Amino acid sequence: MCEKCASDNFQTIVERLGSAGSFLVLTHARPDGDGLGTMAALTAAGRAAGKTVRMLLPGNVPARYEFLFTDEKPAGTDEFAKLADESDLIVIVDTCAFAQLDGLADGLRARRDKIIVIDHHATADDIGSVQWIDSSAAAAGVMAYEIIEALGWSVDAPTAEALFSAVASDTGWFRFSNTDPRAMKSAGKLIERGARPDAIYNRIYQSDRPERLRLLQRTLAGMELFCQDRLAVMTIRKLDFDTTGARADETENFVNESLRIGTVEVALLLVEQDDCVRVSLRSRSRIDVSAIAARFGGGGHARAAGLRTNENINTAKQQLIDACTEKLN
Ligand SMILES: [Mn+2]
Repeated sequence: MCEKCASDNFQTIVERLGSAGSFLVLTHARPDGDGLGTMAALTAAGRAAGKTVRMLLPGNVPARYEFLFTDEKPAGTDEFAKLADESDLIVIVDTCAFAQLDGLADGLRARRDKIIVIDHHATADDIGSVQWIDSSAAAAGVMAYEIIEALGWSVDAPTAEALFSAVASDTGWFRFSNTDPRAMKSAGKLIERGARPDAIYNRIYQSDRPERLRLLQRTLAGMELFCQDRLAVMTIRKLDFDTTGARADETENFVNESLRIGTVEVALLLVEQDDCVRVSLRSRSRIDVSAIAARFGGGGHARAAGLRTNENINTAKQQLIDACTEKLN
């Protein structure tokens, strides 16, 4: 997106949110801290500004992010048509891909005029009448905070906490290559407004169930290295969930563990689900994993991407090892 178009879209979104009496916020399926934190923050800030705001999520809130929704849980997709029609605007955050909005594509297509998108992923569908897509932003939370500031909406401590959770989780707690002055400035201002990094870290990353650690243990034990130890592959099968009692939403960040090994350039995690295999891809610095993911119908960022496939897990694994080997050689 050109700089001028981006700033025009930013301005249009600010104006449309400012004049809306009500809006519905939604984020992607299998939501992460950025999507959820941004959704919770826009909801709280919009309500404080006198708007009627509802939230909707394809799927459930993972346990580690439940603290963001103590007052109210997001509605499910069965309520989409009703809530969408009651709202002046539909605000989609942290995705611009129909493939990530399970079960909502048709309903969204029919309501394109009232949809605005706030996202930082490079791969974008034509979902909304206005789309502010800034792939240089570390998190959708950074963008949402800039919108909230431009609107002059107040940010109380829980809102600051939600936005901080978004920025901190999408930057791997300010360790990933997307960590930049813009993200750090947002974080600094959010701490001034009452976000407590230590308390948030404890709630997100030090509140695991023993089952999650048992699953991590099994996953690490099964890790394989290829391409002179530059490619790390981990797989989680249904049997691993059954044996440990861990849930599918407890595998977040497992993919990053193999990057502790100094030689690993690309890390893969394949997770067998009931209806498909989900794959997470990470790259240390050189390989564009979003290009690899795109070959299998997925997408994301150069350093972090994902895809879903209906192939058997063994077939998918071999296909991905081949695709990564090609890039690494
Ligand atoms: Mn994000």
